[in-house]
Amino acid sequence: MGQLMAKLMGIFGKQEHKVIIVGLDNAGKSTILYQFLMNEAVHTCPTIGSNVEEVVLRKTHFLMWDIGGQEALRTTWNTYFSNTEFIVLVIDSTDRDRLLTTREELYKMLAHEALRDASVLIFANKQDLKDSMTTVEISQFLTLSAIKDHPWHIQGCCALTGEGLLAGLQWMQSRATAN
Ligand code: G3D
Ligand code: MG
Repeated sequence: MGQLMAKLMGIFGKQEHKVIIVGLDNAGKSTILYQFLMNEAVHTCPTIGSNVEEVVLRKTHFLMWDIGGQEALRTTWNTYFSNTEFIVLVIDSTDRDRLLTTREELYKMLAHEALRDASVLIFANKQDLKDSMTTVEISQFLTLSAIKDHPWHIQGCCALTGEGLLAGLQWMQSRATAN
């Protein structure tokens, strides 16, 4: 366990659920994390680091890591994988051209040993834009129904207004307490 993680565990106690927020650049990862921090229903601690924030919903603590999505950074994703309980995959629902790349990144992560027990929340973001793909279209393209070895959930959202974000977080909360 890294030194920072050990320190954070000490501060917050043992019930800390590790979340990694992944997705291609421009998908809306940072905007989503920012919305969680602004939401009144969600209690947060002041910024811990440049890319990690604590989000608390109904006494369930999530430690959320916002991981950069540019191509050069994607090879570093696996350094964040250990002890991850939730993968939050953020998709720009208007970005048809890169959905195949997202699909490849998703299946690479699901095959990774360190993520064997991780649950996957997919945010189909930017639903406010009129050319956005629906959650059904995205589910079909990503063949989500074929994923049997990881719990998964897809949630449409708009990170700008926050619509759909709490529903996604609630799904994670119910999974975290079910385990
Ligand atoms: P990233 O962290 O995944 O790279 P950001 O993505 O959170 O930085 O968001 C990338 C751009 O998408 C930002 O625009 C942001 O405002 C916009 N965006 C994020 N979520 C939504 C959404 O739900 N709807 C719309 N219409 N735009 C969204 P800018 O212009 O600031 O670069
Ligand atoms: Mg970002």
